[in-house]
Amino acid sequence: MSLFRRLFGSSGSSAPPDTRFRPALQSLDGRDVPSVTFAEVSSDGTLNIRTCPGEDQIALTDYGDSGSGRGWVNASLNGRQEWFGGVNRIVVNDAGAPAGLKNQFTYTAVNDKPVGLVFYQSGDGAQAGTDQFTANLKGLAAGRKMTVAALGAGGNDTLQVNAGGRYQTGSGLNVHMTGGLGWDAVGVNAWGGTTMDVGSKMDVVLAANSTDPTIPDNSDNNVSFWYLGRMDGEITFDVAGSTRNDWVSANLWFNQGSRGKLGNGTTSGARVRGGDGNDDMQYIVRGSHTERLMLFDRLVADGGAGTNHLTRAATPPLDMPVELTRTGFTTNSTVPG
Ligand SMILES: [Ca+2]
Ligand SMILES: [Ca+2]
Ligand SMILES: [Ca+2]
Repeated sequence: MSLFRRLFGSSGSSAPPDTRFRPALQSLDGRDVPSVTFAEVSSDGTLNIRTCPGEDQIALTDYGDSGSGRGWVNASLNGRQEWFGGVNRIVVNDAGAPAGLKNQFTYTAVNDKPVGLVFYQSGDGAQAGTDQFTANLKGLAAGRKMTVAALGAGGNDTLQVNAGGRYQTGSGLNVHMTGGLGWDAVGVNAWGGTTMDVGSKMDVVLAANSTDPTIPDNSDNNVSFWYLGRMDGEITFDVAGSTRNDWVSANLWFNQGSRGKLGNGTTSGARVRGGDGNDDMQYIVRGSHTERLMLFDRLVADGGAGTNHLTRAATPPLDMPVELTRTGFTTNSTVPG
């Protein structure tokens, strides 16, 4: 079952092929492999973008909606500008690129009323093209839900969500990204400029590829979740490496006065995992929580097999009721709490 279908039910990949897609651009620019981009908004508000094999540069700017649930998106499709109206979801199926070629996809939300879904799927498969996926967020207005999902597939990929802005009451951000085969950097950066209000939720699920020992990968993946700011909502995360050597980090710094919750009581609700291989990992929680207002509900760092190193805060926040559960680490170090 595809990730898309698991995440979003039957509304996406089960739809029949839309033969109305029209070619938006054919730009050769002397490249060896031409690429054609198809883009159209379907009746359900999904902006579908598909490419042919080869390099693509796609930049989308989401101007949000004014309460209608559907808004305007400006697209730069390999240099050609086009506007799309009535958009509430964005689905990009990139056909991938051979080794040595690069796809660049950038999504930028102008305000806190973005589409409900940004989904990017590379078709690199066994090919080794490089994918660069970047999503720049500006927070979420009250009650808004948003999912950002990206699959890098083969090749050395950089998948990054910059989760800035204010996440208001009742909002929910889900990020689900997997690098796939190859050397991958997969990260959520909410470091500074991010605020979570009471009643907001953020769920971050990141993986280099898979921690299933039967699935091979390349070494030196970097998977990271960083948060710095006031946090009165709820954060859950599961950040995982691969079967080879990885860097895996959660670095969370909650401003003084924060009264949010980290984890959900399960072993995977606030976890870093190395998987097989020799992994260099961080699980750092910092902040001045002398008021004991936050709730830390089961924090887990699991190095897996191999020779693994864990860096953590020398002094956990005072309101952390239990020490971080650590398994699989042969060496440890600390940074100032
Ligand atoms: Ca990859
Ligand atoms: Ca690993
Ligand atoms: Ca390991």
